[in-house]
Amino acid sequence: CPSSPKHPSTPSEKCGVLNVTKITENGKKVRKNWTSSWTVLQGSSLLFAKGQGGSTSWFGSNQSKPEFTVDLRGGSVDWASKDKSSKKHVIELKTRQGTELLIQSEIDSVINDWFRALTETINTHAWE
Ligand code: I3S
Repeated sequence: CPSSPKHPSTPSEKCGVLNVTKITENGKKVRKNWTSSWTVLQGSSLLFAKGQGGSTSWFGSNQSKPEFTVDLRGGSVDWASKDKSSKKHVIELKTRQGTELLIQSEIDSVINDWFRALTETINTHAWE
């Protein structure tokens, strides 16, 4: 993965394209809006950039900013139950701040890797 402009010397742990939607924001239910996002895991932060379509260039350019960042510390990750989405391979990510996201990929191995990485990150940073 390319490194971020903020931490040019720190390579990100994981990056790739995922389908993402918020379902809750600050504890309030919001309407689903699935989008393909360039997703980067770095330290205890998960960054999403909408509409990058898999481009690896956004971190290298000054103009493009991540759409949103999620603090994984104190959050939880699990496979989403069937009632959360009709899609397959869906991860449900809850933050301590009361944001819930669904993260999905059609590719089995891709979503399994993300599940592992997110679980590891949450466990590693649990007591910060
Ligand atoms: O949980 P829902 O409401 O069945 O989610 C679906 C909707 O958000 C739908 O959009 P609109 O009903 O707002 O037009 C999306 O197109 C679907 O993808 C959502 O369901 P899935 O099961 O794909 O998460």
